[in-house]
Amino acid sequence: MSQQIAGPHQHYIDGEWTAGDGEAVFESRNPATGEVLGEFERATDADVERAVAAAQSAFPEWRALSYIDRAEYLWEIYHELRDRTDELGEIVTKECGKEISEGRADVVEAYHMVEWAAGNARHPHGDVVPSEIPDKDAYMRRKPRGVVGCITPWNFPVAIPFWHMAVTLVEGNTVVWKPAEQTPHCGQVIAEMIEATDIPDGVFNLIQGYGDAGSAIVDSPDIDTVLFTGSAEVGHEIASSVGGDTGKLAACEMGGKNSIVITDEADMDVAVHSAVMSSFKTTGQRCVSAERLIVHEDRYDEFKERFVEIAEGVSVGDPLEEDTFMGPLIEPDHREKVAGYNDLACEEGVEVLVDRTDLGEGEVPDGHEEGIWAGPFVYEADYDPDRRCTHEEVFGPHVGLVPYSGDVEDAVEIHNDTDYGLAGAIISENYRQINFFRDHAEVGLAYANLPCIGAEVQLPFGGVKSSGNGYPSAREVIEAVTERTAWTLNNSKDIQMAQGLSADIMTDED
Ligand code: UN1
Repeated sequence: MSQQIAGPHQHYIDGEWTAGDGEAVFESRNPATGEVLGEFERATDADVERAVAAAQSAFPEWRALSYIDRAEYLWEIYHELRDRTDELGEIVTKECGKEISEGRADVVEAYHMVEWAAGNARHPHGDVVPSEIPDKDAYMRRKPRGVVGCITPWNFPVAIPFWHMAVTLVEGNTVVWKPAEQTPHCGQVIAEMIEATDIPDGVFNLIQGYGDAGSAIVDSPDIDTVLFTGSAEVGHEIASSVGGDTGKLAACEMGGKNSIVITDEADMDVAVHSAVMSSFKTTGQRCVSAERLIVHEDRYDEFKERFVEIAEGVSVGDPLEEDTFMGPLIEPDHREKVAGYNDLACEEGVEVLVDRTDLGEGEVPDGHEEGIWAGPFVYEADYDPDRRCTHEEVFGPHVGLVPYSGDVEDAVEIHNDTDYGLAGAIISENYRQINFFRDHAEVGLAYANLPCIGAEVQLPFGGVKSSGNGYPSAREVIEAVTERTAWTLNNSKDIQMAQGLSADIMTDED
């Protein structure tokens, strides 16, 4: 399978590697070295149309299989992902720059999702529901929605595609998938893996390309559900364009301006460890990464000293080395955005505590001069509802320390003062504070005495407020890719109605 890639590689449509309509190609680059990994054809609207048509014609036969037969294809993928975790983890690291343990964890998360979806094929898929009428049997049944368009981000280039596609396929839908333009090689490898299962032609289709191909998927009248994980900007566009189309559903999961609350009753070792993991793992490029640390004033100095010391020393470098903590950012434009927010923080009058935006002399590893490097940027600032850098998502190793006074209610008020609501954590030894956070923090993923990253696939994954709608991720995706039928069967020869409704038919003679 494609360890060595050159290309230009094609789209996978209707069971064939297919040349696209257009001339344009694009490159995949290793963000740690700048090296070109390979070339890919860039899809046009016509290519997307062909893929959607293939998915549509494959649907009737695919949905007619049993759940268990559909899941058999997924079990093959599960074993492949498991057996090749190290190899695939390295591909992930080379293409998106996450350090190698994260590259492998991406693949592990993918096979966990596949395992969940395939295992779920043998689990109950509806409910037996009581009726007011003893002679009626009522059930909730699920049906596949049809053709599902999956648009996935670069930062989890193996796990998130399977968040979208594993349950979707087992439920009997067919798929048109567009991976992020930054990670087409991971897309290619996944498509080759799915091809090797001999899944029926057209059930799974891969389109390589940019946002215009994503829009063509979203706009296609033959797409029944759009699953999107990515930026808030694009997600909101998709949600509003699909919102006007009653036959179609969109489940979108976007970013966050996630926080950790460290209370007066925090265990400081747990606080510092959780904060460092949440802010700097994946070089701050998880949608669940923490960019605000809200710390009680009585513990502030102690926390700040320890956090700053680690932020100054945390290793940034070659992501293939086991002792690297942070790899590069994904691409030059993104580095510009992160550096722009670091500058904005200064303009907004914060106190800068650590600024490793430009790595120091000797920090860039040999042979990695063309990498997209930026280290931690840490500042402190009193809470100010008008400050942009503590409200807008940066998606990088940019983090603000915000002291608070009073009780946990005051911290949660600051915590909730953002348009986003994806992930958050509280560090405290006091269960009342923990429970207050659990009940009042406006987030879809909440943690206590843990980092706010690292969710497991068997939990729902998604946000509230501007962070998303409809859970395109992990187990809860089932809601977006199935329709429910409320099915009622009468076992009697008499028609009897619920709610005391008369079933008598009156005529003039009565
Ligand atoms: C993302 O942040 O973009 O919870 C996905 C986590 C991972 C998934 C993160 N399981 O950190």
